[in-house]
Amino acid sequence: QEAHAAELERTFIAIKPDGVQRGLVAEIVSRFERKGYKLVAVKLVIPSKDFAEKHYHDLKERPFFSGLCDFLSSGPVLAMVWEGEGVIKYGRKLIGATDPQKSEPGTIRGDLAVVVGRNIIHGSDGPETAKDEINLWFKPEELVSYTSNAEKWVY
Ligand code: FUP
Repeated sequence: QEAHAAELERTFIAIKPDGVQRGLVAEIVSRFERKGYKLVAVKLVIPSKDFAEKHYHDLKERPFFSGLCDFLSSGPVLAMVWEGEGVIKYGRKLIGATDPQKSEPGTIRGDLAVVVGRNIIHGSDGPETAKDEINLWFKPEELVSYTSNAEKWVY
């Protein structure tokens, strides 16, 4: 198989305070790992409201914006960067629809959440937002460069 020296696609994934408080970290991380994606950065942080507003700036006109930002800053968030072919789009597929009532069983939100305001996980919705969100949450030196043993079997 061809070597994957070229930089693979990356996305920003965050387990929101409800997911952390409910003890779903291992369950969620495991789904990305088992798929074959590679973890390149992770940290647990309680974002300030100001930071949450930056993260969700695209939604500032929406009526739920303030409540959403209060929620994101209400407790620890597990911020991550995952890497792999198609990870932005397929990561969203693993996560499921925004409203857990509409998420398919088998998806993270479909299996583990009930209401839209407590949908346990965030994932970047495209290449531009992925880049912006990774830059907002992580310093470049926090992204770890390493060879995973699994890679030569995944690709
Ligand atoms: P998603 O990309 O699936 O997280 O969805 P959006 O970016 O549209 O929304 C971001 C977050 O806003 C959702 F995860 C939950 C919250 N939200 C609401 O609380 N009410 C809504 O009607 C829509 C979204």
